[in-house]
Amino acid sequence: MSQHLFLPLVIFAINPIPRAFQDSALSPTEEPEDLDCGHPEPSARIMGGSDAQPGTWPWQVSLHQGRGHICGGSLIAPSWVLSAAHCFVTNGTLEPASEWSVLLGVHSQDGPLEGTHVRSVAAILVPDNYSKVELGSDLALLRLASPAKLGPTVRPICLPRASHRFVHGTACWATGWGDVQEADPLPLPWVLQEVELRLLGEAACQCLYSQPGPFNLTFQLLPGMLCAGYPEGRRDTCQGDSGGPLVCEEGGRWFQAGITSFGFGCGRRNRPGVFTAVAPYETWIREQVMGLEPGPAFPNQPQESQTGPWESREENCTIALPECGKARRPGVWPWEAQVIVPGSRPCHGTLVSESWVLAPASCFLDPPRDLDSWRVLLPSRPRSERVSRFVPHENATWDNASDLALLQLDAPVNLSSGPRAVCLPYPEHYFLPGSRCRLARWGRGEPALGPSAQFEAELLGGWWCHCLYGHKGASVPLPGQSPHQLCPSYQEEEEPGRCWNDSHWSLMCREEGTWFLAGIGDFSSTCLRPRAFSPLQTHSPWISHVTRGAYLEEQLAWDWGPDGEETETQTCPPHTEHGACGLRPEAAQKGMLWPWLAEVHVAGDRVCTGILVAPGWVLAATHCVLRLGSSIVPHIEVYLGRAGASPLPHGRQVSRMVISIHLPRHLGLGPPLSLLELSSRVEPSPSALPICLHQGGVPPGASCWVLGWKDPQDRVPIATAVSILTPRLCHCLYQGILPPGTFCVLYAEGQEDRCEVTSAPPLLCQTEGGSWVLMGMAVRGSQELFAAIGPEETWISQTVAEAHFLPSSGSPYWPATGSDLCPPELAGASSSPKAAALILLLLIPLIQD
Ligand code: 4AZ
Repeated sequence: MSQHLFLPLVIFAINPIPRAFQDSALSPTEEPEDLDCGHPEPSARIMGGSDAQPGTWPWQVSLHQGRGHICGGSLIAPSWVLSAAHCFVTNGTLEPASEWSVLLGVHSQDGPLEGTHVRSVAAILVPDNYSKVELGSDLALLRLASPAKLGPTVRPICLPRASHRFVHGTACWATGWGDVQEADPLPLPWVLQEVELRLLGEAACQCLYSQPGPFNLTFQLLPGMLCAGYPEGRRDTCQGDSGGPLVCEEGGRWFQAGITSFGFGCGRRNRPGVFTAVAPYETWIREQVMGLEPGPAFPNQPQESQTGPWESREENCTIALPECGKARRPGVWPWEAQVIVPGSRPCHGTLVSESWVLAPASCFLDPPRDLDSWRVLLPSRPRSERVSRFVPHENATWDNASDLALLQLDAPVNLSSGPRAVCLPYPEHYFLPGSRCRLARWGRGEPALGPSAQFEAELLGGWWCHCLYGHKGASVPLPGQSPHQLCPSYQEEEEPGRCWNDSHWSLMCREEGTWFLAGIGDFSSTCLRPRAFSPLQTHSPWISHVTRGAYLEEQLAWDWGPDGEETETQTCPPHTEHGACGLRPEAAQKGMLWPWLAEVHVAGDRVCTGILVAPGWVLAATHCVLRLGSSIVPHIEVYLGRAGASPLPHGRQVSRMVISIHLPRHLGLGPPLSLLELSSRVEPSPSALPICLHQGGVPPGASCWVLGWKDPQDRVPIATAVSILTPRLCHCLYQGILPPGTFCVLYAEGQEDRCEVTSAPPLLCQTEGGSWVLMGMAVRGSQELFAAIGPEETWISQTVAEAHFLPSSGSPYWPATGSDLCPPELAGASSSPKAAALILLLLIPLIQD
């Protein structure tokens, strides 16, 4: 930013400070007749600003409550300080004046205190109509218990009269000890910061604040407010600057145009700082400060400043567009940086500002730390850049999610020609489910062999990401809360032979054509691309703290849909030791209904129902996949992620060949269940996810369904609610004809023929915990009988190590044998199971154990 100009010496020769005001003898009402204002001593954050020179802004005061700086203020008369109402009003109540003190003549809040003195506050006055900042009147007057000692570093500012007009576009200055960026306090030694801000006309400001943004952040500029700053942001006032002055020089004097009031964030694009305009409050200020004459404290506006387009109607609405994240050609990243350290492979990182590259700290773990030999290669730059600083993240060595380091280039690069900076998300960024993302190289991977694979991906919603890969028992973060991870779902899986070995990846996501660095991926030793990325947004404050210039960019797409309106914290069903199983959101997205339901196409002539029980295994009814008497093993293909004959709208259809069929060893009758081994794993996703299995019996409190399709041609899944009969009822109904371990179900009236039976539909239950479990597969030709999974646990878990068995709960299901326990009413009932079941249901209270 440009340097502040100093005032000509002559002004002080003609405006000596009256001796009387250099001591503390006056009462507040005895203000001077000839109060000199707006003249700093001739000699010699605010965001994007710089250290002020001592004495440049002698009216600036620091307001302390307890022991620390809270707000700024400006000295307007020896006993009066102007500040912002919101500094003193909490929950509608004005805080006691006795808690506050005013520091005058301060330069560094940690430095030598000569020239500095303190006054306690006798009274705080706030306009009656002040309620909250967005509604205006955010100003306050503080009456000091005794007048300030005026001197070279303590002088009042001039106030504008109500008729005073400040010209739009005028370069004015804001000062303060506030944060240097959002949530980034001014570092020691707390030197007063100054920043040049341009006055924005009402229309220009309103136009910027009317730009839609996430979190409903538009607001109505009201009379008595003014804006200053830049559409592109980056220079602004921030928290802790409130109450401080915005001053403009006119005719050799400084007038206070505004009081720092609020804004959305600090330095954000299209969100300039909002100030309380001082001129409209001339009368109110004068009423409070009796004796403050129009002349001295409110000098007339100099003649030469009275012209200008103060209220130009044609003021155009200049909106700033993002300055980061624009790629000229798809797939070519203008921010891709390669850091070259002698003796090791190049490390891939990302340019985040004119001067800083972000890369994994693990690239530099055993560094020859002589930065002299390090070089950075940037796109379209003929020569490499030198590195002058290396700043690893403090947790980089033990936390993969913080494996980050910043490297400062020796000289900044011009971002308008050649390399560009990527956009970084603010901590509250919510990447929408379905966002289009790509992977970019990150770290020291070997380049891909052969043609580069497709690295396109779409983000999964928070529920899926959290429940598939999240920490057990943790609740799902709501939109706008920092996510624990980001999960892309890939359009294609990596093909063997196309891997980037030893690779890390970064996840770039696009909003409105602008690319954000959304996450960093863990090291993956296999060919598979990472499923869950650590979000970068939690690190943006650290990156902007170190770089003071990285491009943080507002969320550009925020049509959150029903997911974003979710305000209730959700939890995920418990996982098994092999990860998540049986997940299905309560409000299932259209089409993504049954991620474990597989179509098993047997020898091209029939389709059986299959259920995914582990990433490489599908369970089906033996009688459907293998025809009795045939010794030929048929060619079988399995499809997942289908809703009927077509793929799911948002899902990924996956198909696999069956490479082997496993049967349990069974005495007597043919084994009812088969395990089909797939040609390769199907990584868990919302369209293909294993179901949970249950060790025995029916989970207590579960609701149960038969899942199948009515029409074998279009195969649109339908689920029919059923009740599972107790073993004794089942046994009594079907005595003599049931193999051990068979479930009998009862349909609601008229529902029994909803599913086509030749495909052998499964019986599922949803547990009280929310997980879906597979209970059994239909017995040949039966609507009501299902071969149970529980008795086959040993065989299944020995064959499929990753099968998800939930620990059993409730009472075992299979104790009853023998027909002597059957109630006599059921004699002969087995010929009509349905009628008998109804009788039984009526009798349940009598015959239950
Ligand atoms: C504050 O919290 C604050 N960028 C002050 C000024 C601005 C934002 C916040 C304007 O005191």
